[in-house]
Amino acid sequence: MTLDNICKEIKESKSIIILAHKDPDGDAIGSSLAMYLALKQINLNVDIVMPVYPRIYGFLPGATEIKKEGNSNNYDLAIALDCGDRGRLGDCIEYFDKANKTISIDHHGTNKMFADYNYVNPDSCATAQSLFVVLNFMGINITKEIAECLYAGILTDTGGFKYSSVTEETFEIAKELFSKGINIADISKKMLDTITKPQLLLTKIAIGRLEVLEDGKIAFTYITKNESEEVNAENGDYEGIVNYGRNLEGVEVSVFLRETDDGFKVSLRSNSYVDVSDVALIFGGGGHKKASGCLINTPLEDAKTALVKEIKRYL
Ligand SMILES: [Mn+2]
Repeated sequence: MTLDNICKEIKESKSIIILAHKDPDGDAIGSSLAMYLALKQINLNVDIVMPVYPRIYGFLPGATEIKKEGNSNNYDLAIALDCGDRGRLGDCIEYFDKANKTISIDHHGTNKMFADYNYVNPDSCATAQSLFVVLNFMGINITKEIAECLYAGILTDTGGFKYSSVTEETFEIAKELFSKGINIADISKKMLDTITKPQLLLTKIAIGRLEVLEDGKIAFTYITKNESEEVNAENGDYEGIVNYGRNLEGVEVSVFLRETDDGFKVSLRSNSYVDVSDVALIFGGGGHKKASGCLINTPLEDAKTALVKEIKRYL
């Protein structure tokens, strides 16, 4: 069984690198840190590597130990968390490809099963929820610090226990994590409510130009590279912008584009019946039914036309 293999591989590895998807969100970081703290607890030689991550997550236990790069190119084992696709590892793909063994722990329905061992549960609201099961299986003591990281991951991916991905198990796990003495109000405020100044300025621009298309069923907005540079935006500063369109009455799909050096990074959110992971897949991306993303390297108007055309088919 996969969990037995994962447990065995981890415990027998002499050097381990923990990786998550690029532009990591709260689930990617929370899960990676929980895994890092767990493996430290059983005295394994482990590194956690993220070239960049939003500084608002810097309060999480273990965050100060996140490295910008690994100290070798040949780890015994690479563990990818919250990552549905090799390509989503970004610059860290080399560590993954050169590791002797690889593990993926994830919850994306579009996961490509790209590791030697894949523990992927699309019914799980967050990778952190799946990881809770893995860590218990491994006999890890869920400390207050590990609980904080796992809770942060679940909180992010469920929007604060609000999404349809939340199950009875989610609350059962949250109860267990709560029992470790974590500060719920403090974590919620930092993970869900606190925004940076660039984030506020970008939100203002994006809302200012938000348009509704297709009889009010599609909300569309974007941020250009120039605008990002003007406000000194970092990766996490785009978090939540796509939700304004999604929350508008009558909207089924919200589309948010941000211009990067590689093209437009597209965020898609739906409210009830459109599976936006199907739309993202058409453009080489992936994700979940109600939250997905892809990259489109064309001029803005072409990207908009192509996306609206595909989304229309599902409306
Ligand atoms: Mn996730």
